[in-house]
Parts: sequence; C-alpha cells; structure tokens
Amino acid sequence: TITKKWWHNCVVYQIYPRSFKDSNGDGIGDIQGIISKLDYIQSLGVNVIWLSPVNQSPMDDNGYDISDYYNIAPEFGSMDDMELLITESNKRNIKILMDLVINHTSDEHPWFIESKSSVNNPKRDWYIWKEPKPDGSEPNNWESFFTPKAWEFDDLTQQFYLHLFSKKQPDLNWANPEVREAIHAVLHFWLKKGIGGFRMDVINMIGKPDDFPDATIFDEGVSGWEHWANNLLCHQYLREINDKVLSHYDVMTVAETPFTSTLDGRYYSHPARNEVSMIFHFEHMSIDREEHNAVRKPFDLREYKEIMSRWQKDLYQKGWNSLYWSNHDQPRTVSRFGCDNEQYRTISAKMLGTITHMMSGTPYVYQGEELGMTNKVFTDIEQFNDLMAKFHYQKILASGRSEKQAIDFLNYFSRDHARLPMQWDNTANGGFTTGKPWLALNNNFATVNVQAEINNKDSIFNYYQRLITLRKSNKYGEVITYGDYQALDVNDAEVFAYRRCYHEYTLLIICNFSDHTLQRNYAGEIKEFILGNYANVPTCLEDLTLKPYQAFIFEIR
Ligand code: TEU
Ligand code: CA
Repeated sequence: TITKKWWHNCVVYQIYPRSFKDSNGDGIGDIQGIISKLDYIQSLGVNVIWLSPVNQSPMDDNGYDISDYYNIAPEFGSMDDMELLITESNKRNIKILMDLVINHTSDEHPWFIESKSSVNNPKRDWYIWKEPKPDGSEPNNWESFFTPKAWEFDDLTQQFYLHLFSKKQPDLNWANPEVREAIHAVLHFWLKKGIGGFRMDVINMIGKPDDFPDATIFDEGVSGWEHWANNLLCHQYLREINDKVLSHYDVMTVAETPFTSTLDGRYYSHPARNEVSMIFHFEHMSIDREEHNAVRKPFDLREYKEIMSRWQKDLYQKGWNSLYWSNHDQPRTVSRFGCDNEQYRTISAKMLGTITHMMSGTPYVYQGEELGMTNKVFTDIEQFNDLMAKFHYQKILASGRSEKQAIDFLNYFSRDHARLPMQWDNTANGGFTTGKPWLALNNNFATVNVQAEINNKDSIFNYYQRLITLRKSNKYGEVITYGDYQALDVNDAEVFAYRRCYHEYTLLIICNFSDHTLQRNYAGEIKEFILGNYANVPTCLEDLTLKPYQAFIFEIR
C-alpha cells in the first residue's frame, strides 16, 4: 500500500495564459484575466491549476523559452499580479503548479548570452558546446523536435551548441553542478511564494551522456532519444532536486516524459525513490499518429484500452498515474477521440470525460475541454502560429506529399487547436478580449461557450462538475482514487468497460466509443446508477443497450 497524499484525489485544471482571458484589451490573455475567472475555475471543483509558463520570454515557443526565471513576462503582468494570483487561488483552496522549463532556456537568457560570448567565458560550460567533426559537420546525428538537426553552429566561436527544441531553446548542461545549483535556487524562489508544485517540462531529457553517441534508431521519434530520454543521469538529477529542494516543502510534481514505458513510470513515481509525484506518459498520444513522420494513423480503441489498462495495473501501489486526453500541445479532445458534430459533441465529450475521471490517478482538464471546445478548420499555412506546425508542414512537403495533405494533417494535429482563445460567451471574440485576439477564435464560439454551458443543466461543464465531485465524495472517493482496476472485454473494439474495487465498493464503468447502438452483457447486479450521459436509467446489466457514445457509471454487487 502507499501513504496517502493530498494530491491523490485532486483534479488539475491546465491554463494556457496567452489564450485564457485578456484583462486589458491587448489581445493576449494575462494573469489579471485568470484572477477574474478564479470563481469559475473553483466552480468546476478542481483544486490545482497548472499554469503554462508566465516567465519572461521572447516567446519563440510561447513561453517555453524562458529568459528570466525570476520575472514575469510583461504581456502577462507583473510579479505583484503573480503573487495576487497565488493568494487568491489559495483562498479558494486551489494550489498553483508552475511550469518549470529547465531542460533549456531561451537563447536570450543572460546565461546563454554570456556562454556564447567566448570559449573562455565562465558560463561557457553552462550549455552544451562541441567542436565540429573534421569535415565541419555536426558533432553527432541527433535531431531536434522543431528543426531537422539538434545542433546550431555559432560563427563567433566556431562551435555547435545543442538544442533539442528550437535553436532559440539551447539545452542547459546539467552535468555542470553550477547549473544544477542555479536551477535549485529558482525552485526555492517560487516555492517560497506559496505555490503547490511544478509541472516539469521535458524533464526526462535533462541527462545527456558525456560521450554524445550517434543515434541508431530512426523514424520512431526524434533521433537520439535512446541516449537522452529517461537515463540514469536524469534519475540522479531528479533525486538531487528532491533532496535539495522538494523534500523541504509539501508539494506535488508532474514530470512531462515522452518516450516512457510503465517501468520508467515506476522509476519516476514510486514514492520510495523520491523523484516526482507522477508523470505524463505519451503512449496514448501516439495511437493515431506518428508524430515524428507527421503521419496520421487510424485510432483503434483496443490499443487505447491496452495502454491505459497497462498503466493502471503496472503503477498500482507502485507509483501514481496522471490521466489526460489533451493539453496545450494536443488537438481538442472531442474532435480527436469523440465526435464534434452537432448531434454528438456534447454526448461524446461527456463519455470521454467519464473514461479518464473514473480511473486511478490524478485527472487533468485542459481549458475548454469542460465546454467541449473543438478543433478549428484551417485552410492556409499562414493561419497557424505554432512553430511546430510550420516544421511539420515543411516535413510533409519534403516527403513528397501535397500542400493539401499537409493542411489536412495539421487540421488533425496542430498544437494551435488547443491554443485558440477560450470561449467565454457569445459577444465579440467570445468575451476573450475587447481588442484583437493574438490568434483568431474558432467560429463556433457563439454556441460553444462558458455562458451557455453554465446555464444548461445538461451541459458538459455540469457533467464534469459531477465527475469531479464523485472523486471527492465520501461514498465513492476512495474507490475512485485507490480502488483496484480491472479491464473487461479487452477485445471489444467499440466499448471500453472496466471495474474499480475497494473494500465493499465495486464500480462498473461502461463507455460506448462508437456512433451506433450496441447490445452488451455484463456480470453483476446494479446496486446504484451513479451517472450517465443520457436520461435513461437501466435496471439490469443483461442485454444492456448502449446508445451512441453512451457512458454509464454504476455501483454493482
Ligand atoms: O513539449 C515536449 C514535447 O515533446 C512536444 O514537443 C511534443 O512532442 C509535441 O508538442 C506534442 O506531441 C514540451 C511543451 O509541452 C511544449 O509546449 C514545448 O514546446 C516543448 O516542451 C519545449 O519546451
Ligand atoms: Ca492582456
């Protein structure tokens, strides 16, 4: 068994500040905007907010390129605003998780400016500089997430620096103890301000082996990952962070970790290893695409069931899961995994919420998911903002595919879908801004918006509220949070059903992922109908009719 922690039955709401709420009409969401919506966030029932980066940044990657860890980006507000956000959130029993982007900094961070100024600069070794090969080429064959190669040549000193992301995001050299100390100080600074913890950006990539070997795995992800993802150095640096910083506070941490197996997941989140509270794995984010090759694949529910069930089983009492369908890097949940047409948008969004919120772990709700916000239809590459969209576009054209195929791919997967402004009401620009929004809204804001959702008792918002309430309820809270998980009918390609058991309680969750009516049989007797996304209440599990995208939560005996 595991010791209970405050974050075990929490639900996290993710805010992408740029797109949440603009308070001053400059078209960019900001901290005062978030403060003005704290009552709304509280009404959903969540107790943690993960705030995407608000630090000073030239915004090459919308804040994931920090140029000052100790200041707030002026477009988002001031340090006073940030402190007010923390106080006002805490008043509502909501903790703030800051986004900690420490694998890399901005190239405009003073550390990097010094580092690149000369080979003898004291900060030279704070980043990863290498001599070219004798033929002048890159030190090795690693790729980057946002450019073809992970190395950028610097004319001044005639060396390359490493950047796993854009060339404006140079990787810090974690092998240097001065770097680690400087980062530890950043963590202390923010924790002393009373935040609840951190979401740690690509933290599983901070360890770089000092011989920088060539990649040997190609086309299965950014080449080089077998060397820089999840290695022993990374675990060691995390334990050091825990020892020097985190263990002195009562915080939760979630590590963003692409390329991880459930065994890695245990290494990161087993409480006795003193690393992090939980991780984000990406296995289910790869079901319907090869991101690296910018290729779409058909979604197979059996694969989703297998992945989620394996994580539930393998981490049970050996670690902790985080549960999510989406974030600021992913398409909109209902468009990607449900059905976003008029007929099924609301029903399927509720069904998708049911599946994740009834599992063991900590659920994350990405802003607008509670409204069933959808992907937008883009028609031209100029309409995209994200640097990754532009990179994928080039990649698709270079692979011989047409411009139309490129736009089609981005209409499924661009990170911009999640970054369109939040839809608050049906007034101009959805109530997001009184000015010109930095990214144009989705056309459907007149019907899909917060105002419409909170006024309708059958809305997605109200359903999410109920799901969140269940996790905190006296009656079912423990079985949802700590219950054993058992998948049913693993080969059923249309229905995802599972049980949760804890002491005298057994829950049965049934979700129809298809757009047609099905008949199914399940063992057990209904003790109580807890929640569903249609009005009908079945009395028996034999010959059970499942309408399109129908979801049920039962207590059974
Ligand atoms: O994302 C890391 C990451 O792996 C993503 O690039 C991912 O491959 C893709 O976006 C979605 O599948 C984190 C942040 O969440 C992202 O916003 C940043 O751009 C990136 O790190 C660099 O900091
Ligand atoms: Ca603003």
